[in-house]
Amino acid sequence: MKQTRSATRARTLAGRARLGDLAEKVFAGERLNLEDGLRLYRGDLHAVGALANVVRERLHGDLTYFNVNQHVNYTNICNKLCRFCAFQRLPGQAGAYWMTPAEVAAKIQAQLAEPVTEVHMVAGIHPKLEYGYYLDILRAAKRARPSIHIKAFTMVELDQIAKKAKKPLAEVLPELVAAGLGSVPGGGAEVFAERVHKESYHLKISGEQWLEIARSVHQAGIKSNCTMLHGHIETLEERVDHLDRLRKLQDETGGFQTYIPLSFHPENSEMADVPGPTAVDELREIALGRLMLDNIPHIKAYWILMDIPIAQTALSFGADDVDGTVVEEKIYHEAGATTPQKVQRAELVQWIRDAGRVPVERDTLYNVVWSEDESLARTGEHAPVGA
Ligand code: V47
Repeated sequence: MKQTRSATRARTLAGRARLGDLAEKVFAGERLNLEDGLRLYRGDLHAVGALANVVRERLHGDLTYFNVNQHVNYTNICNKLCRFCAFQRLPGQAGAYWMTPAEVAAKIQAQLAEPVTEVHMVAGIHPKLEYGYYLDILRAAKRARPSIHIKAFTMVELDQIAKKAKKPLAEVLPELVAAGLGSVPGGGAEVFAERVHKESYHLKISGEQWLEIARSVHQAGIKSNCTMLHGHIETLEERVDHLDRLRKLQDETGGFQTYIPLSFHPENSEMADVPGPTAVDELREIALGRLMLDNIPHIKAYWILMDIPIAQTALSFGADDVDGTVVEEKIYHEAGATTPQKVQRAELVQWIRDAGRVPVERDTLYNVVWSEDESLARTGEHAPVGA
């Protein structure tokens, strides 16, 4: 009934916004092309959001996923000099740090009283860290909490790790998995267009290289996420092209679990003069992701960067995931984020309920840990835990 109401509303709004033909494509489950994507970027936000909500409810009903996780940014030392980044420090610069494997383990041990299922480990590209270091931090994290799933190393870090190993990535990946790697996060993709790469992050791997590394990751049987950094100097055409390239790779490998639009936070970066996206832009980006990426199961409204009320609203604009408890976040807080560093599990549950959706605690690979929906709760591999 709710889904029928959502569909009727979407059809009406799309008709008024002259997006009726796109609405029919969405209802028929037909793939949207690049031109359609541009019309959605330019079209009425409510109509676009309502269409994305139809797809979200078709795939997931009211279910909304979250996890109990912690972030560990093992170094902020980086030699890529990306203009959008406020987190990076050069070696020797004030505030530069890197964590020993024992320090990484201590971060994980500090959360042993919490029901954490995932550690998300990403960092800068520190030119001096050797291959063995990356294996050691994985092993240290696993020793500290053997049940933990390690989601670590963006495609950019994997490129560096393979260079340090002096081996092809296809040989390195199984060694990382043997040391504890479970899956790969979606960062570092930025915007694939060469023009943007050249102007803002030319020392980093190119868009094509990012996609090639993601292909190798998926071929090694490892799931990953994917992202787009929006709201800096990219055009709408470049955004649609980025989504299309992700969709093509997903057709080939099926390895992406979740797409996360990352809204640019300008503070303390070299691009501090760029205003950055508004809440309206963020909601549209969620909706575009849901409508264009018809082959990626989940769309994440990452509450750390969107803020809680916008993430809650995004749950009716195409998103079905809000990320997790986080514990300690540095990348966005260095760049002006005013959200808390962490939330309690019970708060996440309540935000989702308050948004009119049904909370589902997942692990990194979307196995159900706990849900209010009894049929789902029974399939979980862990005992249900109270909210
Ligand atoms: O790679 C850096 C971006 C990424 C800024 O896979 C910035 O579940 C905006 O990828 N403004 C790291 N964005 C974060 C990331 C991520 C986060 C949460 C969940 C997952 C996941 C992945 O953040 C970087 C870069 O693309 N970034 N600086 C900035 N000032």
